[in-house]
Amino acid sequence: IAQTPYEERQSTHPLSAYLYRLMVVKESNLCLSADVSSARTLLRLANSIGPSIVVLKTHYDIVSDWDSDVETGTGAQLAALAAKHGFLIFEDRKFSDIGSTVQKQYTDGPGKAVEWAHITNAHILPGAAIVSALADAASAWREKKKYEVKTDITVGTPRPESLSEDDEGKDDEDIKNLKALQARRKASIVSITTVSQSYEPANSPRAPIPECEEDVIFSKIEEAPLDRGLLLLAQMSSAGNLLDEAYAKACVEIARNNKDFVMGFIAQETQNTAADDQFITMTPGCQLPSGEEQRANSDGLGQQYNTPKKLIGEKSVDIIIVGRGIIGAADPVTEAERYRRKGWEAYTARISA
Ligand code: UP6
Repeated sequence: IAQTPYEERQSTHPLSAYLYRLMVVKESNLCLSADVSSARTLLRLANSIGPSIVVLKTHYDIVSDWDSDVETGTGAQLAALAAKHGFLIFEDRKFSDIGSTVQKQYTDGPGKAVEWAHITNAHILPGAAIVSALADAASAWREKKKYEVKTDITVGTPRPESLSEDDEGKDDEDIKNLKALQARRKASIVSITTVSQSYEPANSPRAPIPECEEDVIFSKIEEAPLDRGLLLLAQMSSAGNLLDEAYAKACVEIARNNKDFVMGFIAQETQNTAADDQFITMTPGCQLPSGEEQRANSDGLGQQYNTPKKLIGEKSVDIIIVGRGIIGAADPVTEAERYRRKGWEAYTARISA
């Protein structure tokens, strides 16, 4: 499977299938870890680096002015940017409590990540019920959401002009689906305009969006499915962590039993060991040497770094997660492009090896 191009992967999870399409269209296996403490900085990073990434990873609980409003808050604004640029949002919540508690943490409180994050993650330390509890919460949310989308379209949305009068009365499934798609697209474009107006400071020039026409992405990529996905933490990047081999194996077993919700793992190497494993691996602890000087491979606080080439080429991971390597650079937009290129080169070398 490490040699299989993304477009040929047989994924059982709708979000993984969508993610592979994004990766191919954007030639990117880069996830930005946007660990910043202000909502405005977070949104600006998402908007300026959006063209280079396929996943934006958040820690909503380090954003000191996180706005929890489901319709207009920080999560909703991120979701609009995700639709604009074509990336998935991954809230790195690392759930680790009993089922009943994680359900509430996922759907309620200030975060309400289920509303805006396509993906979240969990430790399996409390046992397999953490996965089924989060899965139940996600599917309850999806059912509610499906109903909302339907009512919005039948009740309030104006008829899209591009449908001809001849279609009037022909209420067959295709036309209904097309109407729904056009209406949803229109709605998301409207919300994007509102978002950029609301967080761009009045006098500063808009950050340039390199090589990206939002229409180009729109024309190649449909909207993300309403499904939610989970990653299990099988391995960590930090020195001395207690996630040993047996723990990672247990994690994979739980994932195999929950394939409709678990997309894959946070791990330092691919966890696909059985012939029909199709899990995605996303890997934090990634930095490139900067310029001539090799950057330290640790941050002094236990973090350990590897290069994109090693992680993608040798460890067969799918997505590299980069935080300070990008946001700590003098020009994060250019640096993100450098990581995107390096990551994609390592992937193309791997599949042609
Ligand atoms: N993260 C790790 N290692 C793990 C799991 N998660 O670093 O095993 C997360 C951190 C941080 C990001 O919580 O958000 O990935 C890494 O950021 P960095 O690139 O700035 O080190």
